[in-house]
Amino acid sequence: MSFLAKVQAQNPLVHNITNMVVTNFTANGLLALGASPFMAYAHEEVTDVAAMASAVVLNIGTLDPYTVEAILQAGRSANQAGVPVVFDPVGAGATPYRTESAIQITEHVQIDVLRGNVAEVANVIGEQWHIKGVDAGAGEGNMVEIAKQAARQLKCIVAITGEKDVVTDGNTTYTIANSHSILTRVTGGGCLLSAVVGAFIAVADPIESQERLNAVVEALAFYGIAAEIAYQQTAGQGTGSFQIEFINQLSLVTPDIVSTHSKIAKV
Ligand code: ATP
Ligand code: TZP
Ligand code: MG
Ligand code: MG
Repeated sequence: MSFLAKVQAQNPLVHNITNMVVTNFTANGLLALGASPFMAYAHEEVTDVAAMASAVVLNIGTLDPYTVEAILQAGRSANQAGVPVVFDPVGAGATPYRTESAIQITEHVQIDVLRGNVAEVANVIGEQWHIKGVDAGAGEGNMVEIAKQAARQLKCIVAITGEKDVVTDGNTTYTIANSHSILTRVTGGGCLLSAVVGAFIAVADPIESQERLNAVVEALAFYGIAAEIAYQQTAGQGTGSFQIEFINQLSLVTPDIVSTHSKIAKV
């Protein structure tokens, strides 16, 4: 059974501590594909919610000290309960506060999947890479090598996205060529992807070797295919229509469509 089919069958609870820009988009995207979103931030409850969830997705898009502390508490609780953790270090490298907070989170929480653009991932592991606000800037350097280095350093799966997507655990590496550049013109395209990765990893067997890596790869292919079909359905209508159709496609793309449309390569 594919991971998408398992998400649809199991309806995993995904605890999100995310940013105020993308909250509604993220909840609707997770609901569309068959997961159950739960946004909870209060220090009084984050440890309980993280421990009861099937995955925890942490995102520093509109961080402040209260949210960073909530992230640290939720992440540690998830670690203790054996719940997988996805981290999206939005804007790491853009300001010292973002970079320091992202590094602090990786030092106190064992991350299972780090998902970001190449500049964010590079900055989390102490490499210099120019970033413009929350969007990846131009940079020299090898995306695959940065991904592998980050995976080895943080002992986790790393998904670097952009024009090309790379997923690695430091040893085995895949590229995923599904997607459409119109996603760069919809805010939350990356944040929702991180939450979708949370839904897929929630249904992967943590013991079975390579299961989690395969789940992340399938999540990126599924997401990119939904974008490709949504673009075809709304070509010429603008980015607002695309955004709506993209949510539609997250609910309509089937495991069969994923297996026939995936453009996954091992590198
Ligand atoms: P950024 O802030 O740099 O845009 P992000 O957090 O939004 O980063 P992205 O790298 O944009 O994350 O990835 C989100 C989705 O958009 C992924 O599915 C990715 O494949 C897709 N994507 C991003 N850039 C492009 C592009 N130039 N062409 C095609 N797809 C893209
Ligand atoms: N500003 C702070 S967080 C945020 C913006 C615009 C959303 C970023 O979303 P994404 O998915 O990284 O494009
Ligand atoms: Mg983007
Ligand atoms: Mg982002």
